[in-house]
Amino acid sequence: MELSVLVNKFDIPGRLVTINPTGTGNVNDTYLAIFRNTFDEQQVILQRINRAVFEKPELIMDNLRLLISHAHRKLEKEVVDSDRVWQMPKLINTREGGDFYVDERGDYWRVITKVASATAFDETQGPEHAAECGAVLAHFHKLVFDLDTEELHDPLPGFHITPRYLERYDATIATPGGAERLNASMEARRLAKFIENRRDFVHVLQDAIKSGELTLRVMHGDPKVNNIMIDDFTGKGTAMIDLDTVSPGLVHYDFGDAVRSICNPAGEEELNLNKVVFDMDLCMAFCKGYLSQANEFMTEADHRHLFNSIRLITFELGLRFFQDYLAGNVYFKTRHPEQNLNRARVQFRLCESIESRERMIKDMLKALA
Ligand code: GN1
Ligand code: MG
Repeated sequence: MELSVLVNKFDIPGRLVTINPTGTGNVNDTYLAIFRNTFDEQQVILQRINRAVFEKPELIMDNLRLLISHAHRKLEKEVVDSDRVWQMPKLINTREGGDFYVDERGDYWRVITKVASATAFDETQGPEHAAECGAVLAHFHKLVFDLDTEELHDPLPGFHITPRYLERYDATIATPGGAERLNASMEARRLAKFIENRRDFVHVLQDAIKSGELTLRVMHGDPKVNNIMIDDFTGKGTAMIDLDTVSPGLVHYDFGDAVRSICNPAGEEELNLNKVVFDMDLCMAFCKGYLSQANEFMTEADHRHLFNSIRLITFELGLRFFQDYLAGNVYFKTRHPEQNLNRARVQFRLCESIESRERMIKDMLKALA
C-alpha cells in the first residue's frame, strides 16, 4: 500500500503534503509526514513496527498509552516550576478509533505527533550536549519512577539480560552458517576471542539482581544519543523518544547504554577503529547532568554498579551485533552484509577503551556520588 494512502487511515487534520523516511533507527521503519490546512500544519511520525523484533505489537501500544497518559498528567503539573517545556508525543488514532492500522501484509503501523522544533543527533556535539542528555535521562527516570511496573508489559523479555545473548551466540556459532561466517575472516575470529575473555563478566548485573542489591524499576530501554531530542532554540533537552522498550528493568541498563552511546563521538558506524575512543570529558559532562538529579533516588548499591553497567551494556551491544552478523543479519536492519560485523568491532573497541579507563571512570563516579 502507498504510504500516502496508509497515513490517511489515521485521523490527522489537514491534507498530506509530503511523506519521507526519517531517522536512522535500526529496528522500525520511520517516516515523517506533513499535513497542512489554510492556517496550520501538523507534522507526524508514521512507523511500521518490526514484527521480527516485537512479536506482539499490541503490548508496546498498551505500554505507550499507559506511559503517555501518566507522563502528560505529571508534566502538566510540573510545568509552572520547570525551567522548560518537556515534550512527550501523543498517539494519533485511526479513523476507526484504533491505536494502529494493520495492512494487507499483516504489518502494524502507528502514528504519533512529532516533537516540535527539536533535533536528535546521531553523534554527541560536545560536553554541553552530553550534559543535557544526562539531564533528560534523569528527568525521564523521575517521570516514570511512580509508574507501576506490574501494569507494564515486558515487550522484549530478557532484553538486557546479557547471559541470554551469550547463549544465543553460542547456539549461533554451533550452526553450519554461523561457524562458516566465524571462520571466514580474521576479524570475526578476533571478536570471538574478545568474547571468550569476558565470559565470566556477563553475569554481573544479573547477579546483583539475584542477590537483592539492585531492584527492577521502569527503564527507557534504549536511551542512546539519537533518542534524546534537543530543543532547536534553547539547546536544552526536551524529550525522550523511541518509547517501545519502556518496561521493567534496571536504571543501570539505561545509564550504561546512554554512556556508551554519548561518550563515543565517532558513532556506531565508524570504520576506522582508531577513532573509537571513550571520551572522558563527555562522560564527565553526562554523569554530572544525570547524577545531579538521579542521586535523589540512587542507593549506595546503585552507585557501586554504575561502572559495570557502562562496560556491560557496551559489551552486550557488540555481542548482539556480532551474533546477528553470524546469524545472517536477521534482527538489525543493514545496508550491506558486513555492517553488523563492523558495528560489533566498534562496540568491542569502545569496551576496551572503557576497560582501560576503569580507574579514572570509577574515581569520577565516586566524586559525583
Ligand atoms: C536498536 O531502533 P533503534 O536503532 O533505536 C536496538 C537497541 C540498540 C540500538 C543500537 C529494540 O535501537 O537496543 O541499542 O539499535 N533496539 C532494539 O543502535 O533492539
Ligand atoms: Mg529503539
